[in-house]
Amino acid sequence: INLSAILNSYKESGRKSFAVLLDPDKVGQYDFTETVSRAVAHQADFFFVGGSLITDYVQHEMIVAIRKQTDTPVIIFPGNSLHIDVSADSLLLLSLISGRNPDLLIGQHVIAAPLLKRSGLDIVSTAYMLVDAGAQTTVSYISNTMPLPHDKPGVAACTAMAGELLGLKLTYLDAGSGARRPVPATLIAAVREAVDTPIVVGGGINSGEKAYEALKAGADLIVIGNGIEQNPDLLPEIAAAVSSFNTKPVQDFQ
Ligand code: 1GP
Repeated sequence: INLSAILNSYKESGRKSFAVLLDPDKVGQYDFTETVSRAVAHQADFFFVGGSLITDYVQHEMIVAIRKQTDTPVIIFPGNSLHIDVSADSLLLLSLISGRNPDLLIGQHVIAAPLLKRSGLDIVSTAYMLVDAGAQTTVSYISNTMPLPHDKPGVAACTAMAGELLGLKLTYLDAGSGARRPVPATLIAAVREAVDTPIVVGGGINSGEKAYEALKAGADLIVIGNGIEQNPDLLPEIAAAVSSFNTKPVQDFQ
């Protein structure tokens, strides 16, 4: 697949989408097969697989298991270059542009580049921006970076513009998994004004209302992880929030 082309065409036609993030480390904590089939039933557009820290090496088995159940694209959302797996469809090549840790801006990318070049994976360069979530999340600790202030939309807008000018194809605003507060609507709206790339928003979206707010503010794709693990009833709420924006039928671009 070509994830960037899919998201750009969705954006042009005003279609919103959602991804279910499956964390390989939490696979023992919920019914994985059931979660995948419920996500498919509620028409999740993508599966994201990954996390900042993976301690149980079941990521590959997870991808294979998703593939057995559905054709829904599987996108790797890597924490580092150990998380590359050629059995997925796409990989978000994240450059953590909200931070000033050279290893996550370019260092890991140099190490991964030869493998990625011959992997056959659809590689999507992504301007990855962490936004302060009110408390430290795993990603802010592991990345050793300071997140963007949640109440400074102008700083977020300039950061996103820089990412776009550097040629990054997606803009991803993340409050971090399990964030106490999601990325504020004002900040999403400022970034929406600033860039033409598709915008991905995730972290702490644990209700249909929060999903709706993020989409209304300008998110094209929202990512839901923790919330679904903790509350199976969240999926229909998210699906309803997304489909409330998708009233006109659009051409499928896969
Ligand atoms: C985190 O954007 C993802 O990187 C999803 O976060 O697990 O809080 O939904 P949640």
